[in-house]
Amino acid sequence: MMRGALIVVEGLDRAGKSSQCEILRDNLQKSGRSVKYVRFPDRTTPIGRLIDGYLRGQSQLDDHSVHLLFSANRWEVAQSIEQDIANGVTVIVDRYSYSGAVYSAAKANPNLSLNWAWQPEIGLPRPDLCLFLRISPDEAAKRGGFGAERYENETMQRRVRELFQTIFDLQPSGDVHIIDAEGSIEDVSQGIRKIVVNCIERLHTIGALRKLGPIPI
Ligand code: Z5A
Ligand code: MG
Repeated sequence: MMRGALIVVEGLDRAGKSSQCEILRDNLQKSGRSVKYVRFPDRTTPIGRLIDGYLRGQSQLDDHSVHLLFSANRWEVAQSIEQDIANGVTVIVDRYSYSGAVYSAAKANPNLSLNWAWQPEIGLPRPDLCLFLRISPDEAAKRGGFGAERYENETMQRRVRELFQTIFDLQPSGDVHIIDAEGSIEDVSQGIRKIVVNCIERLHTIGALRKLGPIPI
């Protein structure tokens, strides 16, 4: 039996990640594939509930502590993702280690570098494909103003945008595809579908599911 693919969708606030993950899941299911949709942070677990309280501003946590919680929130499901993939299920992931490293490193904390932030991600399942939904600040603003959660402000989003570029430049070539996410939901989803189907069809050239490695900073 062919293994499933690990497909990650990344992007800034309101880029349309969750909308596109759901459409992709439905499309792949309609074409007869087994698919699961996972999102991070997963706010339903005990660790996820701590993260949720922090993002809503209901609790204060040290930058390093909350960073490690976000990472632990991925580690707590890493084994089940690997198991699903081994069983032929394609797993679509809404935000992953790239958001993890970038949002923490974007804080004005000189002791929290991108390199430090990446360390706890090393060893997690490595995506077969990471789609980065690119959107300009103007287009994002049209999709609704900033919400009330932490990080939903202009300074933070600008730093995050720059750091996404930095971290993607450091990934092995072929792992990341940039998608223009400013078109209609339908147009964007068609582009995504083509790239994902191509990745699934070429999985045999990748071989076994790989693990995230260090970044060459
Ligand atoms: N974070 C972190 O710090 N560390 C970590 O390790 C992780 C995350 C994993 C919450 O994430 C915060 O956690 C986030 C990063 C940080 N902080 N910020 N900013 P989240 O994923 O739970 O946040 P979210 O609120 O679910 O996602 P989002 O980024 O705000 O939205 P989205 O999923 O990209 O977009 P959407 O919900 O699909 O669409 C937004 C709206 O736009 C909606 O009304 C859609 O109908 C509309 N939309 C979508 N696509 C289109 C197109 N193509 N045209 C027009 N309108 C569209
Ligand atoms: Mg979302």
